[in-house]
Amino acid sequence: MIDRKGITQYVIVGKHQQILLPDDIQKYRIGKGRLKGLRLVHTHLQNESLTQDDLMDLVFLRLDLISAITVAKNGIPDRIYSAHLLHEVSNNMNWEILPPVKYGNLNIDCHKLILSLEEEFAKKAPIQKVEGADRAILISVTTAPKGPALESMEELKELARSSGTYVVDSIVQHRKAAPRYLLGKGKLSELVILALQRGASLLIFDQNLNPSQVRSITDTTELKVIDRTQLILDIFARRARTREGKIQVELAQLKYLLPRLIEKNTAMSRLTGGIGGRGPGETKLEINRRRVRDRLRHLEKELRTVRKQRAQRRARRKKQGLPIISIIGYTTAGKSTLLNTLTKSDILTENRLFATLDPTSRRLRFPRDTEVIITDTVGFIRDLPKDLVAAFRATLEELEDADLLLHVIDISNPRITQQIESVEQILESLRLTTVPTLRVLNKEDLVEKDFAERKCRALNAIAISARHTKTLKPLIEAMETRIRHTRRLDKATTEYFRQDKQDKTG
Ligand SMILES: Nc1nc2c(ncn2[C@@H]2O[C@H](COP(=O)(O)OP(=O)(O)OP(=O)(O)O)[C@@H](O)[C@H]2O)c(=O)[nH]1
Ligand SMILES: [Mg+2]
Repeated sequence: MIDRKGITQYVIVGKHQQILLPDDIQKYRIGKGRLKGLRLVHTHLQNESLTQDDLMDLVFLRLDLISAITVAKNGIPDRIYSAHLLHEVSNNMNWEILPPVKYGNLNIDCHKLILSLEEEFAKKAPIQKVEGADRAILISVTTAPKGPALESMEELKELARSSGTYVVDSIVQHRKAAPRYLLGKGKLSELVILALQRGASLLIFDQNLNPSQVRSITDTTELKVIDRTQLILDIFARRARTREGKIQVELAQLKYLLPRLIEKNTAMSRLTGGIGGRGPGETKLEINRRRVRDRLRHLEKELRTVRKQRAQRRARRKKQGLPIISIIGYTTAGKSTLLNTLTKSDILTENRLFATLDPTSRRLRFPRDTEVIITDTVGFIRDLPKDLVAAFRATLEELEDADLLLHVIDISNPRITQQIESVEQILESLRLTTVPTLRVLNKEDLVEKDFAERKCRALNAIAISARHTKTLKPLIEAMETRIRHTRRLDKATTEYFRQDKQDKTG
């Protein structure tokens, strides 16, 4: 392997069918839109030209150039076959194979060729600088019908945007997920070229990947690979503010990470000629795992302490006896905006998914003088990662104390039906379906009046615009009526049981 200065960096001895490339060629990091900085010159003992595997290595390693030297009968070098990547697909191929030349007649200015290639790649994708943002390609491999697949992709884009990632392209592949790479190897190679053209360093999959898929795709493409769950975890990690929130997110992240810790930096891990080989490295892996487990134990202990404090707070609140209204709903439905408008507060609201992670409570006095506590909660999402639900269980369990849940729904969102379903599923899994719930259709200002009215009837809901106080009157009245009603019922039940007890003891 020869670097840009023409210096031989690696001499590798292998078998006639395959060679094992050292892992530390990874240190030849691929910059944005840049090639590897290494060209691979190897021998073909049979008199054959570049093979499909050679070309795949060219693509997946983004080599500057790949050459094969064949051997003549008398054992001296014969012909040289070379190929390089192309910034544009021509004849359905991402590479150009140069005409073979006799050894000794080689007359390519490699350096100049490589530089001009890189220039072409750079020209094709002028890379706008996005401060600190990863540039990502989003991929979905699915057998779902077109509509839902695209909608899911839209949500993934939103998630990516919320995590501060810059999306350069998105691809939906309609096929059954292949076990190893999810996509076929050919498609994967196109993806690598696309990443090169667009200067992307990150692949985000809409489907959840199992640990060995992450490993195969990462190893093969040398791009960072994450899935939807990891993206959500990442957003949560950026958003957590309180001690408890941070512990919960880190717990979820580590639990997710543990089975995915793989032996990295083994001496030799890449096998050219296809099949990936795995070297030693267990020791390193074990150390990492142990460290993660220790950290998990530590966090769990800390969480227990924080939870005790939370339980005390909860008990105090109960003793105060004020009714509690909890605002729940899909992320960006407008929960925090509603709390702000109702209580004239200014907690963070943002046009991003998961703006709120840590619950906030405020007091609210209704016109007829009922006083309540109103709380804002973390937003829900379809397929909320189970480690996250587990980590946030304590926070979410507080919803049990609520006298009324306000389910805020974004009426302007095209995925409204799925969003309602997702929220209701999560409520079910948290066993919260017995708490009285009021459906609130928010952002009515963004849809036609007719549509809002029809939806209200169909869903037995109240339409509002959380940004506009004027629109909240019917909602406030409904909340107050409901609260008075449940409280009266509560009182009646307490009274009934008191009487019952007295009757029995008396
Ligand atoms: N047009 C319009 N936009 C609204 C309305 N209510 C909220 N929004 C906007 O919707 C976005 C999300 O609002 P948030 O209140 O942060 O939503 P949330 O439900 O708290 O979201 P998470 O905390 O991420 O779960 C913000 O950009 C709000 O300004 C509304 O009635 N009309
Ligand atoms: Mg919020």
